[in-house]
Amino acid sequence: MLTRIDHIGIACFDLDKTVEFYRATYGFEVYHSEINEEQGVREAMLRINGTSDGGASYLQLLEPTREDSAVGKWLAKNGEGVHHIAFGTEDVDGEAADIREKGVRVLYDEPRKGSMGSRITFLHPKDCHGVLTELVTSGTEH
Ligand code: CMX
Ligand code: CO
Repeated sequence: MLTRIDHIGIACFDLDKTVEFYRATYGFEVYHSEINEEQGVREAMLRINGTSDGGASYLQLLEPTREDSAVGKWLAKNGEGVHHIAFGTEDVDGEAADIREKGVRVLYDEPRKGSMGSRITFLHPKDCHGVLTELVTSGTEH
């Protein structure tokens, strides 16, 4: 079961300036930041609220670390904006297998490493009415 919105991924050119915008405008603080070399992003997670299943909801601000990364390519084409949505689940492996059986392309054979020790996979946006969709099982660091 997909039980919550884990995060909204937002692509930006300058992570520090974008973090400052969210702090100054809404009062959101950085809960966690990291570089994920595999995904080619420098990212900041802004925690919006906690939920009873032990997960929480975040904004994930993403700055590319290289031009040929998913976010780098997307920014060059579209400019800044909402890049993906992520649904939280206790069982990313099972959800990915079920959704693959429905004919939606799941991009990874096995979930990969996401923010804060989470395990993530993605569904192809062309199979999801134009929305790049991520599935996440939280790690222990949330
Ligand atoms: N949302 C909606 N559509 C998107 C998209 C997005 N974020 N990214 C690409 N597309 C569309 C493109 O517009 C393009 O459509 P057209 O053919 O109509 O022009 C099509 O998908 C192919 O796009 P592309 O620019 O040629 O890019 P690729 O096929 O090389 O890559 C994708 C697309 C989805 C496979 C790639 O972005 C990917 O693997 N994404 C998953 C990983 C990721 O996004 N990591 C960063 C976030 C990390 C995190 O959340 O932790
Ligand atoms: Co994400």
